[in-house]
Amino acid sequence: MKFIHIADVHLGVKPDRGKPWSNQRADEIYDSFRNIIEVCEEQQADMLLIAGDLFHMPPTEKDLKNVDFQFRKLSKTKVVIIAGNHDYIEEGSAWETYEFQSDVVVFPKDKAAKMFFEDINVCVTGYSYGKQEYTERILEKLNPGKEDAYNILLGHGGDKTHMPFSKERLAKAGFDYVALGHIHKPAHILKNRMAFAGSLEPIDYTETGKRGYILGEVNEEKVTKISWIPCNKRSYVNMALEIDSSYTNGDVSDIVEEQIKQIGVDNIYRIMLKGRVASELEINLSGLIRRYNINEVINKTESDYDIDELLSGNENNLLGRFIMALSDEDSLESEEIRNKALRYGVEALLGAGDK
Ligand SMILES: [Mn+2]
Repeated sequence: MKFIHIADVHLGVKPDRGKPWSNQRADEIYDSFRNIIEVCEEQQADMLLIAGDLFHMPPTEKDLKNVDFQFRKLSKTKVVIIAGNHDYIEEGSAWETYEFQSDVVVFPKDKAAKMFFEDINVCVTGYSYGKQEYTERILEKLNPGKEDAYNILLGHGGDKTHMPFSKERLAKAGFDYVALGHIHKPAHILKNRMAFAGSLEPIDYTETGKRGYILGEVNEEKVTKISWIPCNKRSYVNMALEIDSSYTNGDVSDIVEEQIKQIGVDNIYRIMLKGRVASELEINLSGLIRRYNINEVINKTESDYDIDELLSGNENNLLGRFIMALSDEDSLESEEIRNKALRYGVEALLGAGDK
């Protein structure tokens, strides 16, 4: 028996709203989902397990029609879906009224249900969300549905307000495989027995690193082997750059560009600048922002001042008096604190333009 386990596809989400790449990312998430259908066909998988949040919002009839159209391409794979906290099942909603043309099972809301697939001797236990939050420890209390069958638990949650559970207790429940969703970072929790597939594509800048799906193979002796396969179209990357006061704006821009080219021009970047910059230098990366996918530039650099030079030109004003007060070596404060206060104060006074 072969299965594919995915979760947290979030179809319909518009990542990085307002950014030039936002629409394309929304399309790419659909593309990645379509790619999973192709993988199921290539692998001739018996099951596609979808562990919640296939959609970003509770789906409309049109949304379900779209995925149904994709599922109909599957010649062998049965699709088993639970609803998560984002695409929870509302009373009388499309989830409940839509009739799938393809071989799909959607678990009912607000109760544990068991589905037995006789031809492959697999029993899936699952629990669909009927609302956004469950603080009860629901998943831990579920049991395998059929002795002698291969028992799968399909669950969504893992934090305080979304069906919290302890890994140990879930591991003891006796399922052959626990297919989890909700936590977007993929995690292989119990070797070959329990895993979060993670989101199929990263949804926002907090989701750095690769994303993908799980391929599981079960042999005649019911021994499972799972592998996680990355397939995301692009990644969010946090890039940190340490600057010193010899750098010009051109230098900073060149170094950042060089790194972007090395890591990949399709990725979406957050650039953090640290260190000391020459006092008159204003860093402006607008050229790069136009050419690459740069979500944000966080400038944490500090200006480099020549305190003696500043003092000699400002002896009779507030800035000069401030520098003198904090340069007093007989002060009770430690040198480190005085230097810090000096730097912050000088920057504030110069920045305010009021000396
Ligand atoms: Mn979720």
